[in-house]
Amino acid sequence: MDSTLMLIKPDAMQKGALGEILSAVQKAGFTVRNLKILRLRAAEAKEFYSEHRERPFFSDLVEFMTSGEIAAIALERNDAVATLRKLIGATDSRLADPGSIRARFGTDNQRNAVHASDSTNSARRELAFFFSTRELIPLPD
Ligand code: 3AN
Repeated sequence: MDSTLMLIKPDAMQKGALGEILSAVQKAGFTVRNLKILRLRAAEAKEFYSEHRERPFFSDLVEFMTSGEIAAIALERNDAVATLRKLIGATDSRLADPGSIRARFGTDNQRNAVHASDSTNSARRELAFFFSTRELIPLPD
């Protein structure tokens, strides 16, 4: 089993898509280990997306990600990172596979409904960004 982080972004939260997105990931075999709803401060969004700080869309991305509540969700499954990336679809929602979460709930390449960690290293860093160790200890059987 390995873990990954999903974020439901402000556009999808505003649409009330939290439940449908959770249902889609659970149907795909993921276990929800933890979930919190919060609003990022600008400094936090900049830190979370620091690898993109030189990209032209960085300030728009920070503005969007701080524009409303998000949900941070810790997910567990075999091959969690690759499986979730496939389930969410391509970055640009207009190009994402039909039926993928971004095709269903996103709009374009910024308002794309969800984030998912892109590697196990990113997953480790991103899970620690939102959750304490105590919040991620394995649940008893
Ligand atoms: P992904 O989220 O699919 O891994 P990244 O890591 O390339 O995509 O981009 C991180 C985030 O930056 C995206 N989820 C999206 O919100 C935003 N983004 C990416 N490319 C663009 C773009 N060309 N214009 C505006 N926002 C973008």
